Amino acid sequence: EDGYDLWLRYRTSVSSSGAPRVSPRIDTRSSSRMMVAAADELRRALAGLSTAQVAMLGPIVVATAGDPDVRALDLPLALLGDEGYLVRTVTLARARVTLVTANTERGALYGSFALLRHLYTGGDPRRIALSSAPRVHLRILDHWDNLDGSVERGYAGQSLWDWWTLPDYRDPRYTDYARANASIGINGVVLNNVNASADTLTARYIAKAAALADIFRPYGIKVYLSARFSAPIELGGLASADPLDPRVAAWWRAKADEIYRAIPDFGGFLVKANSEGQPGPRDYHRSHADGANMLAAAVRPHGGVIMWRAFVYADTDPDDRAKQAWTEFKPLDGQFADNVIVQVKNGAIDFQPREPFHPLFGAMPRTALMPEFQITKEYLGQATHLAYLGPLFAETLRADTMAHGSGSTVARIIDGSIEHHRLTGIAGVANVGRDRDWSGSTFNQANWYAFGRLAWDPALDPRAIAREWAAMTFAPAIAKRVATMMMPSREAVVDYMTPLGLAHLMATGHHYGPEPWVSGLKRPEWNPVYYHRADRNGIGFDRTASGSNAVAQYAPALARQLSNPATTPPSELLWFHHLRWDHPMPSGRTLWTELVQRYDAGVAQVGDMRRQWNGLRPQVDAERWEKTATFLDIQAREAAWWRDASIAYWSSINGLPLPAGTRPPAHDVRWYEAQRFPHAPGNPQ
Ligand code: BDP
Repeated sequence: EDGYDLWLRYRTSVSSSGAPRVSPRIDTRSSSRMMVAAADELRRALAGLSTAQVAMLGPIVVATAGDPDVRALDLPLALLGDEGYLVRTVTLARARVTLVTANTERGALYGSFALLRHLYTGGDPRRIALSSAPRVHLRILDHWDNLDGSVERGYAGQSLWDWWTLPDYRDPRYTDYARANASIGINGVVLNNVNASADTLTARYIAKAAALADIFRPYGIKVYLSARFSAPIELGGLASADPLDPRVAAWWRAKADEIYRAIPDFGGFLVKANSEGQPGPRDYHRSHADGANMLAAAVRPHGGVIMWRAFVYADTDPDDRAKQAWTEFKPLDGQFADNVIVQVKNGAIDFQPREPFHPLFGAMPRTALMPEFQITKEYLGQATHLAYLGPLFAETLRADTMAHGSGSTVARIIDGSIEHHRLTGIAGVANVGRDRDWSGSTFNQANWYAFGRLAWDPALDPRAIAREWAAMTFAPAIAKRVATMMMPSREAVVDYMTPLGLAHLMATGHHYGPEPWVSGLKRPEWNPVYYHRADRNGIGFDRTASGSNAVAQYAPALARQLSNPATTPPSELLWFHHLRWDHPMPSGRTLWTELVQRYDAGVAQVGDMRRQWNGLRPQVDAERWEKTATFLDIQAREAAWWRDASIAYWSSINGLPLPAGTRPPAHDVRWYEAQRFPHAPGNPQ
């Protein structure tokens, strides 16, 4: 097994064949493309069950609320909305059947996948009672795919989209991709990189996007495009892209009309503006709201939305990069059109192994906000390191903003339950590419899976998600053990890369290995030394009132907590405070000793995962076991490299002896500094 089948492999153990045994009775009561897709999936999946299990299930009826049989059962469908589902063992015409129902076909499709999840995680086929509705409307994968086939920060091969042969050739893989997304409730896909080429919006590429939209439609997935703000200049020959210039607005309206003619259910645009060199409204002294609203007006007649990113990264807040987004966006609260949703990274800087939640959550009550997570592990060991991101996603979603009293978690802000926004969403930067296993490793598939499940319901438990994924990806019998191995993996990465709230210490460009010593890059905030501020006396970024005062961007009650090292969680300590090396930690150790201990804990955890994986060898197929084992070996070596390089560097700065009993780094800091990795994956070209 090469991992192509993802969590949709539909076998109950490693050895079961998945070959058809019995033909279950499936009655979808509609021959729409969506219901045909649901029936195909059920048929494919049930072939992996035993004859006895299929018999226990009875016939499967997939029908929407309007069906007379469903109406007669008087089921509680009202609260399911237009995407929720209900799956139940019921009696129809005196026969026991498994009924999959919903208000819409989309709900019924999700219900079909929920039924399969139930069966392939070891659920009882005889008594089924499942019901769920998504808490968030837009559940989106952002592809950072370029038209030349490369993927920015992609570590799983070339782009899935073969732009050159589209729209003619419809690779069957596009359908498998859509199945995988639908199975976890993802209902939108941004096809191209936020660092967008204007060519995406030409007629030729619109036709290609339309072909993908057509393939995805039966799976409930809408297509979106990243729009380059200066496209009216590049494609339209206009002299400016000023959002308040009527010719510019007219160009975008015409462009939107053209897109909607080709893709009637087009989702809308995603925009990165005035960030990292991208054009935007500020080039014309207009605000982000001016830019977003102009585009919103263009897609509004067609029901489209604008996802406008708050990842701005310019020179507005030279004293602290972490403050920039809040500084620029907070004053715009209430100014965005109601079909604009502002897309905010989970943390204030950039997808680090750990960041405190972004201060914009809770700070813009009159603006719809959607969090953006990075599923591709740009800063967490890329394809090779095993880091299950469920706990990272959940940590942000569960974080209490305290913006509307305690309990105003990020999840409750973004799902609309506190601020009552109609438009809600979550985005994840995709980790899929053309590798056979889609994500560069089997365990990276779990991050795609967990993202989808948490987007559907941000309250889900990441451990339960890991078990679900492991049951379907490997076998129910080992799901618990696999999940146990996965759960501490992200914290291990935090520990061996950036413990105690440190951030952004990775190599310039490719972001793979450690380079905490880098200090010579042009802009101060490109340099790791800007983030850790270590010197002879101490380490950490003072974001309290005596420093950048970034804490003041949080709700007052939280800001007070974060202003005091004693009430700041140790995991975020050096994000908010600059402390002496001998600062006493709650553990009784000094900061220096604790820091070294964290690096060691991270390395030890990887060794532990490696041992656990050894124990699972008999229950996992050889191909996936071997690749994972080799990747864990790479991770073990590189965790030690991160630890050694970091400790060597810190001790060269603080001049302190290593805490008693510590293994000294393999080399001195100069050796680590001299290493070069010019062809590391993800090195910008
Ligand atoms: C950073 C990536 C860069 C992206 C940028 C973004 O290094 O490649 O373009 O984020 O989110 O994490 O726009």
